[in-house]
Amino acid sequence: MIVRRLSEIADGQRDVRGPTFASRRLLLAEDGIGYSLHDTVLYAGSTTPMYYRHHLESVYCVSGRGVLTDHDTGAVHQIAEGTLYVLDGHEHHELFAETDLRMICVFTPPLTGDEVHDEHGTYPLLTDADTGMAASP
Ligand code: 9YT
Repeated sequence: MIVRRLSEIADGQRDVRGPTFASRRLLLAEDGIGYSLHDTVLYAGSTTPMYYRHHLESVYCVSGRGVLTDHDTGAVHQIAEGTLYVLDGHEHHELFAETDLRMICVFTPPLTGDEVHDEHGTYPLLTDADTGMAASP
C-alpha cells in the first residue's frame, strides 16, 4: 500500500514548475502502478498549449474556471469544478485558466517525472529504463 500526502512532495523533485503551472506528481512510473497521477495548478491568466503524442491523459477539475480548446476540431469547452476531459485521441489542445485551475491528471503510460515539454508542448515517451530507475516490485 502506498500512502502519500501532497505536503510530503511539495517543493521536492516531484513538485515540477513550468511557466504556467505547478505539477505535483503523486504517482510516477517508478511507483509501478501503470499510470501517473498529478495534482496540477494552472495559474490564473495563463494559457498552456499541450500535445501528448505518446500518452493518454484524463484531467478532472476540482476547482477553478477555464476554457479548453481542441485544436484538432476547433471545439471549445468550458471547464469548471466537476468537469472531466479525456485526451483519448492525442489531441492538440490548450487550456486557458480564467482563475487558478486545480486539476487531477492521470497519464498512461505513466510519466517518469523526467519529461520536459518540447516545442510542441508534448512529452517524449520515457520509461524507467531511460532514466535508470527501477520500478517497485
Ligand atoms: C492539465 C495539465 O496541465 N496536464 C498536464 C499535466 C501537468 N502539466 C504535468 O504534470 O506536467
